[in-house]
Amino acid sequence: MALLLIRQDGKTPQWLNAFKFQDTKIECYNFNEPHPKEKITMALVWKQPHGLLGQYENLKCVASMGAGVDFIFEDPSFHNGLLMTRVVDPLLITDMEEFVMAQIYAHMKGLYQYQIQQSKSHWQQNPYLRKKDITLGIMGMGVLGSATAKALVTQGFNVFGWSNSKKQIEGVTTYEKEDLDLFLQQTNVLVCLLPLTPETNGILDLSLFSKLPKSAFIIHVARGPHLVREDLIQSIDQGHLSGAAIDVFPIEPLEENDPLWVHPNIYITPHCASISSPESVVAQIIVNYNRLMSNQPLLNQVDTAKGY
Ligand code: NDP
Ligand code: OXD
Repeated sequence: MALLLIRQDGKTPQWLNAFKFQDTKIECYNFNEPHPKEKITMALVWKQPHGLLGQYENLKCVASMGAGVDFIFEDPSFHNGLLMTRVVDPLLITDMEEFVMAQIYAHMKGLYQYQIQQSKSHWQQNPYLRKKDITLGIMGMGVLGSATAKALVTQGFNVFGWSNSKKQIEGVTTYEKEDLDLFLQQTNVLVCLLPLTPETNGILDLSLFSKLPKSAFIIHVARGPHLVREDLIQSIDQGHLSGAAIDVFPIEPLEENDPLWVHPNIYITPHCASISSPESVVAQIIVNYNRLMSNQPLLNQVDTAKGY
């Protein structure tokens, strides 16, 4: 049995080192170096080239290097005979909480506007918001959404949450699927933390934006295809939304000449809200590799029927 790492952005050595440091017994290979294909039983992947998984006849499990698994479902060589796992990791959670909080405070205090003013050497005090003015709505109350909601309640924010099934979280007003409109009507800062599935693809559109109160702000940290960008630009340009902080895009990196870069009310970050740390995540991959070898149930297994 052996583990194959498949990712193409130059970060594979960091992951291989983390394995070497924590458990030298597992045979780990980089997919673009020579390796014994018949030995591969588990693939640890991030945006793998489509079709590649089909070359491994003894493959049993595909493990995402992150929390999201949309890119695995999109690969035609993934099939239902394979198990799928994802990352649930304390660092990934606190990193997301902190990123969302940072965006909320930047919005409240108008910090992005001051950056623009600085670029023009323009000294001007602007009005700002206080916590009492903010009603935060989190779409997707899973591992990351629920933890972020709890962290925001601790900071004294008024928090709403929306998910497929209703949640019970102290201090958070929660809504289930059917109550989307009710949730949106009360939300003036909307955080998207949904998984990307056929149902959630394109969910951040004109119709949804129109149900938010005037001047609402969007913090999108989930996946690029959730957002219909033309609808976002229209809602901002027509003055319905006050702006958006966007961390994820359908094609990453965002192209250099993309007009989103220069929109004065859209604030771009390079998919950095919360980045899997190999040093932290590899431990759970090792546990799952050993569980797979001994036919035990896996940790953080994805329900492939549900799609997340
Ligand atoms: P989870 O699977 O734990 O949570 C998903 C949540 O979304 C659940 O509450 C689920 O409801 C809800 N949901 C799913 N489909 C629907 C729907 N159709 N309507 C309403 N609610 C729905 O995921 P995580 O919290 O771990 O991660 C969320 C996403 O965040 C990831 O899939 C990934 O895309 C993104 N992400 C982005 C990062 C970044 O750096 N920008 C970093 C890490 C993750 P229920 O609970 O009822 O099942
Ligand atoms: C993830 C991500 O899914 O980084 O973990 O987006």
